[in-house]
Amino acid sequence: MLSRRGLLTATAAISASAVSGRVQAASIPEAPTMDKAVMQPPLRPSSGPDYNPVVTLNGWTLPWRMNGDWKEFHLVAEPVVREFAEGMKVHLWGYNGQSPGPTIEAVEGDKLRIFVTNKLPEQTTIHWHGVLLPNGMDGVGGLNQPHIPPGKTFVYEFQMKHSGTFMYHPHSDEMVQMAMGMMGMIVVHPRDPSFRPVDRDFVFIMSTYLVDPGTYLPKITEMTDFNMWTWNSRVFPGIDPLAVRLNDKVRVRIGNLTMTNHPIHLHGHSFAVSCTDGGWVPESAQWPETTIDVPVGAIRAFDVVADNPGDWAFHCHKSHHTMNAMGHDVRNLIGVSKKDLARAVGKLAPDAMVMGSTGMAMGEMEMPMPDNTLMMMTGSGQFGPIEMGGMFTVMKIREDLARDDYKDPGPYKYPAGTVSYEVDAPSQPPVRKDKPAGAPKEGDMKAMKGMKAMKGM
Ligand SMILES: [Cu+2]
Repeated sequence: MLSRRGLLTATAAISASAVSGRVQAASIPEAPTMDKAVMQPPLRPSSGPDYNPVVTLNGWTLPWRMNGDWKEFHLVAEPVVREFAEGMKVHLWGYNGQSPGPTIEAVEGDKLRIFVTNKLPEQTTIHWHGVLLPNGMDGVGGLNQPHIPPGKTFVYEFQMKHSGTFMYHPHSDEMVQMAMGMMGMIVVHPRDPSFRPVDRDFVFIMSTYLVDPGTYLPKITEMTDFNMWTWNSRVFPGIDPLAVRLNDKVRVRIGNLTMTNHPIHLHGHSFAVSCTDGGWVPESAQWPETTIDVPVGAIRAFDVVADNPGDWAFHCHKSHHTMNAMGHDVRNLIGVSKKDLARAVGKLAPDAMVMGSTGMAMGEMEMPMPDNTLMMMTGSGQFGPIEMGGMFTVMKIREDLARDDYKDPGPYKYPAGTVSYEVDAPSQPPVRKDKPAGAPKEGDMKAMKGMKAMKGM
């Protein structure tokens, strides 16, 4: 007996030999599926205009087939299991085996036919965010089209009139379906390959979830207090690094379907926004940045010349967004003597750990955790713990990468004498040459005596 997949493949093979250029609604292309959460190699174009394909962090590009002059894709909306990082899997809704869905890649002027099969337990639609298209293809359920019932397949047909960066997501029970992870990116390359070309092109979408430690489902009604801040439904240390060759021109395209803005910061470089979901920013209108705010429901792409070798932190600058779940409710105990507290807590809960009296850095310390969650601060580098989570990864700029090599090149080998180092000056008070302006007078000093004793000076 033919499996569904086998049947689809057979159908695809028959129709490929029978392309007439006419709509063949009965012939639905295969819906490829992805079982991995690591970056898949870029899909180089085998026909049509040449372009430098994007790579999707922890994701993939949806293969298509040509049918006459139509580029045909098949998205399947379905429940998926997504690994956020090693040790945590979340039950989401997505497309073709993963959340977010695969990146849809096309060229300006392409005619797209996108089949959408609904394998969810409820109705859905797809809205093509930012794409300028006929109203009946815009995907707002009830307004532009009937909702797609479970088990049914609808077709969207439109021409990509503009190049740029766009998104797709449901416009049907939107709050639930987006909170469950249904979204993906669309990249449309300029027809003219000499228009703003780059050597490396990365894309990802930001989404947030509240997944209580020890559980597997996001709380879909949450509006503000999320504990998993993700790039492509992954958190540090599970987010792919951006491997880049020294002096490459790099484009990073970022979509935001969370409930808040994210100021995205890259260390060691200055750059500018080149493109939004509204189109290309003229070069004369760009200004230099090291942090780019990505508003809700928007896309920002920035272009950067990677002229500074090393391992450069790349992250959201809201510090709570570079945190994972466990430990979010910890009180501020900085300055509190924890000896007595630890003794008291130890009587009540022998496994508990009183933390935070000097800060929250925990080094390599392990603490007992519920199943299926991630430490608030984790990950390690060549010099020790990195103490990050959430929306954090590393741009790794190296001299010796091949053109299509996006593999993690490992830790940066620092040239001798280029790393910050400890000086041999044990516990000496800092030498201050001049009395600073407004320094305390003799009388004040007496009053401060007690405080000095307290500080042990
Ligand atoms: Cu953020």
